[in-house]
Amino acid sequence: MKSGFIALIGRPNAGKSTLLNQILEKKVAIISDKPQTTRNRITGIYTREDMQIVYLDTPGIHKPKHKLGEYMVDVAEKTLRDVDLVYYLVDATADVKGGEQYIVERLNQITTPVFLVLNKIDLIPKEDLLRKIDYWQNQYKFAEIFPVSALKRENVNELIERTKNYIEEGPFFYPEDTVSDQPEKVVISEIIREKILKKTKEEIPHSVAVVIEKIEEKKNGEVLNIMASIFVERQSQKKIIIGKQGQLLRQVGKEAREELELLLGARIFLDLWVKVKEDWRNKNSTLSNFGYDSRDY
Ligand SMILES: Nc1nc2c(ncn2[C@@H]2O[C@H](COP(=O)(O)OP(=O)(O)OP(=O)(O)O)[C@@H](O)[C@H]2O)c(=O)[nH]1
Ligand SMILES: [Mg+2]
Repeated sequence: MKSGFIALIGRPNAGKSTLLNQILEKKVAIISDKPQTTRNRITGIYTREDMQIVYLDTPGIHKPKHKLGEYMVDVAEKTLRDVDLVYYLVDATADVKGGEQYIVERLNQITTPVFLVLNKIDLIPKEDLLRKIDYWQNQYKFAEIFPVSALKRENVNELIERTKNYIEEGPFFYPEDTVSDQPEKVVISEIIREKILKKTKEEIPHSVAVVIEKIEEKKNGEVLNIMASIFVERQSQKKIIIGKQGQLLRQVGKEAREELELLLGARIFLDLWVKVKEDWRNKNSTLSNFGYDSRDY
């Protein structure tokens, strides 16, 4: 038996969480087309007879503009410390900019092997891909380079197979049926946040935090009453999230409820409240209350 820890790192929006979900064939991380979707480290455990890989999905590494951003980048960089292998995800459709160079500099400071995972190859012509591979080969001594499409699950099985060569013989760290270690409250708040990200744009997705205030079991757990607060930074954002005659919030509630009912196998009553907490992304105490606390890592 083999087992090991692998960090998924990269710029925001590279497709780290999409790849994690594909590897696990289960949704453990929320995804969106907005950058900076993932805010915490997410553990996803891949287990089969001969090996267990513990994947650590991380927030995209970017230049932070708030304390929340500093926390996110800190989580990602700290995750690099204690792993057996790093998957460095790069969006193959995007131009290489300073943000990637910054990550390469961080990689230069560790001795852990790194796979370059060039993602979104479903979107680019073969010649462009070959050019990208050529470019990246000269930037860093990658252990392997994998062109993949996380979305279409192209080359993902090969990636998993090759990973086996980079982890050690050893016992499993988690029971075989464990897929993630996220508490139920976190899973629920993330699903609600994902539905909000889908329906909002510009600064709003970044200004939203969801906190589960109460989960009440009824009828032996067949029914769950969930109360959640959606925090934004300004009154104007609150108005947008609620929408005309409450329409946007209702739609968010409906979509979140449907997904949660499938996931939790219970009937759900979801009570959503939108609240303003001015400038919360820059306040240490609020960040901690919302689950973004550096002391946890
Ligand atoms: N076409 C295409 N789109 C992809 C692929 N992988 C991911 N995406 C899309 O890219 C966007 C970002 O995906 P995420 O998985 O949320 O990216 P991430 O790296 O986790 O982003 P952060 O959490 O913000 O750091 C989503 O809209 C995905 O659907 C791919 O292989 N092909
Ligand atoms: Mg993510």
